[in-house]
Amino acid sequence: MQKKSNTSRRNFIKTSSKTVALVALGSSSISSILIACNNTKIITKTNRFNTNFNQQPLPYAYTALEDVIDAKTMEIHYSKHAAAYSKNATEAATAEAVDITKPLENVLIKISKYSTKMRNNAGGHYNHEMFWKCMQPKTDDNIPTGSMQTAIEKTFGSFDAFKKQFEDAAKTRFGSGWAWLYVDEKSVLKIGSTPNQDNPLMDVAEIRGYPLLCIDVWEHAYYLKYQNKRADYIQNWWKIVNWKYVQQRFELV
Ligand code: MN3
Repeated sequence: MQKKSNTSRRNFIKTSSKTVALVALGSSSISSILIACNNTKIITKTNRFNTNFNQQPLPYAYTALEDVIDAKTMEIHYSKHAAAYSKNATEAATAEAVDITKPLENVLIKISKYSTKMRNNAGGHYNHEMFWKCMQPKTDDNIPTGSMQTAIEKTFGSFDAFKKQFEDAAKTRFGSGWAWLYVDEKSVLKIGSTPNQDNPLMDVAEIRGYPLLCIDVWEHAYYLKYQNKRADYIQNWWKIVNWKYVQQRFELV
């Protein structure tokens, strides 16, 4: 019954010219539905960045990011931690009758309907699949270009100001989690962080929207090389951000 009602409402919003007025009323439930609509639109628009339940090959060698992330960390992170999220998410999907031929994003945007095991592992799998692609071997003068550069400068004042805000989000996330650059339901660029393996696609997350860039700040992501110096890891990480990939995600929204 609930599902049917949400579907009707969503269809109404999709086709209604009153959408803007409804948002202006500040109803959080309407905002949530709009986020779900936007994300659904993104998911159905293209399969290019959709995620499935299987772990994809790492797009570079374990040694490729060596200046910033050592090979041992990459190997353990990819082949142990991330592999386990994929395996456990698939197990949860089987137990909870989820069609694993459909994109994982469909589960994430209504994660409140699933188990804690699904939340932790589907989130963990999605976040890591995205994280690997957000990185590339170190390049000189590694900055965003094109519309991503323009949007960052317009929203945050400058690339340096953006970096400072993103670093602060990553540094101040207490315990384990992620920092994100994402686009919110009003198509505004935002920076935020999530605990554990949550992400901005999830209907339970404090920050909601479509993620463009992420950094893993769990200790397993940096501890072998940086020990307790999370700030050094974050600052060094800018050298290996794959801005071309971030730009491609930005062009979807
Ligand atoms: Mn990790």
